[in-house]
Amino acid sequence: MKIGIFSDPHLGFEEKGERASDCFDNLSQAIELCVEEKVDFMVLPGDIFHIPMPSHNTLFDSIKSFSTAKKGSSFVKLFLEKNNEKKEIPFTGIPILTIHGNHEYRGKETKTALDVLNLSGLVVYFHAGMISVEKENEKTCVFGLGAVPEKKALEVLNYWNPKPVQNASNLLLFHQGFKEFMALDDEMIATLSLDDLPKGFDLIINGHLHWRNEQKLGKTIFLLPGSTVSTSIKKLETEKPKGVCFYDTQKKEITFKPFPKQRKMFYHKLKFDEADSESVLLECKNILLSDLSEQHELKPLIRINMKGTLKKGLSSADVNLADFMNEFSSKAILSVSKNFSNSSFKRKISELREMQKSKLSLASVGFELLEKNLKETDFGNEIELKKLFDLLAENDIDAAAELVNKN
Ligand SMILES: [Mn+2]
Repeated sequence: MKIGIFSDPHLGFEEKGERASDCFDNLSQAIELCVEEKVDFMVLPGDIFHIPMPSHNTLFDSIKSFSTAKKGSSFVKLFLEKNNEKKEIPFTGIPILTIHGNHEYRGKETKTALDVLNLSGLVVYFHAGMISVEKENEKTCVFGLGAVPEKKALEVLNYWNPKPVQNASNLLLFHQGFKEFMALDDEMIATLSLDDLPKGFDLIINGHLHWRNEQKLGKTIFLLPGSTVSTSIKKLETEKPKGVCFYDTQKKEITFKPFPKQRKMFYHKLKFDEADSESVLLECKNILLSDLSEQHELKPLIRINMKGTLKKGLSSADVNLADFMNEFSSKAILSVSKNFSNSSFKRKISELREMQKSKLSLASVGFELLEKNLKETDFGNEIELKKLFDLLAENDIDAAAELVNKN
C-alpha cells in the first residue's frame, strides 16, 4: 500500500492576516499530491484546526479543501477496532485518518470541529484506538493517540500500551512533544522520549513539531512530517520545503514531494555589539535585498531575530523599524523581533508579549497553574482537570463549582 502523510494544517491560522488562504491552499495541495500519487489512504496526525472553535468561514473553506480527496479513489476497506469490536467505516474518495492535536481538543464531552468533519465523512477521526486498512491480501494497522497534556503523555501511553499486529504493517500516530526535540526554554515540557516508544512498529509518525525530520530507531522509522503551513516560524522549519511524505509498505521507505506552490521562508539571527540604530537598519536592509534578489511567486516570509547590545543610552525603541517595514511590505511578509538586552525588566515584558501572542500558550500555562494549585488543596486528583479548566476559562463558575462539589 501507498500512504500519504502530512500534518498540522492549522486551518484558520491568521484568519484576518495576509496569509489567511495559505492553510487552505496547502491542505488542498497536499491532498491533490496524494490523489496524483494514487495513495490508498492518507494520515494526518493532528492540529487540523488552529483554534478549538473555528469560525464558519474557516469551517466552510476547510470542507472545500478536504473535499479534494473525493477526486481520487481507493479500494481499501477500513475497520475501527476498539475493545475487541470490529466495525467497518464507510468513506468516499480516498480516506484521511486523523487524530486530534493540542489545538483542537475540548475534553471528552464537547464536540469539536473535527467531530463535525468526521460525521460529514470527510475525515476518519479516532483516538486511542486502531484502524485496520485492508486491500486484497494486505493489511496495515494504524494506531493513533490524539494529543494529551504533556505531563500525562507517558502515563497514558503506558496505560494504552499499543501492540503491533502480526502479518501486517504497523503504523503509530502521535501528537506530542518529545524530549529530544524540545528547546530547553519551551514551556511545553515533554515527558515522552524516543526511548519510551513501543517496539515493533514499522513507522511512527508524530505531528505537533512543525519541521520535517526522519530517523531510524532500530527497525522503526520515526517521522515528523512537519506542518503544511508555518505558524511560529522556527529556524528548523525554514530549512526544508513543505510538502507530503509517502510511505510504501512493501519497500518500507519514505519519499517526499514538495507543494508546487509555496511561500519561501527565510530565517536570520543577527547579533549586534554596541550597535547604533543606523547600522542595525543597514544590516537588516542588506539581508532583505539578498533574500529578495531571486524571484518569488508568493511573497516570501522573512523572519529577522535581533539580539545583542546597543550603544550606551540607546534602547530598542530607538531602532525605528516603521519606515523600513513599509518600504518592504509589498515585497515580503516581515517579522522582526528586537531582543536587545539592556535590562531584565524589558526582557520580562517581551516574554509576556510572546506568551500573549498565542492563546494556546496562555491556556497551557493556565492549565499547569490550576493543576499545581489544586494539588495543594484537599480536592486531590479526582477532578476532571481539563473540564474544570475549560469551564473556568469560559467563566462558567456555577458549572465549575458543581464539578468540584461532586468530588
Ligand atoms: Mn501544530
